[in-house]
Amino acid sequence: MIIKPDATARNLCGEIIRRVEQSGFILRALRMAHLSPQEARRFYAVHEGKPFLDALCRFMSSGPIVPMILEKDNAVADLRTLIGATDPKKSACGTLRYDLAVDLEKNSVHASDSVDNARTEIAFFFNESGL
Ligand code: FUP
Repeated sequence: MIIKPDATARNLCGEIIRRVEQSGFILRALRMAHLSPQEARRFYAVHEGKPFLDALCRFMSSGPIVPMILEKDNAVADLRTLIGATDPKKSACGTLRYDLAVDLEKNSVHASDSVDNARTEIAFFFNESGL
């Protein structure tokens, strides 16, 4: 999972991590990073060609982010349930994005959408020892 710049700017890291831990996830690694637009584009390579990619990369490099490694049975599906739909206007009441996100772009958190993508995304931010 990644806490996005809109959430770090509003001092929501503690609130987000509290909700994640309370939902049974174990925090295995955590850091703060500030991506360049080029690094953000590399992270979002799957969205190459999409009309929102430039704006998304500008936003994701606009301030600090907090990537983390979370562990839980069924982690991918359970985390996506906890955070809610990509667009906070469409997310279920009580989800993290419903409660905290600003809009479709500034939606406060990223969660890997498959175990394979989680592996790739973890390797992007953390080395083998988790640092
Ligand atoms: P999610 O898996 O919920 O993070 O959403 P996607 O992978 O589909 O999209 C990645 C990010 O692109 C979203 F978090 C927000 C942004 N986005 C837009 O800004 N506009 C869109 O129309 C779709 C996604």
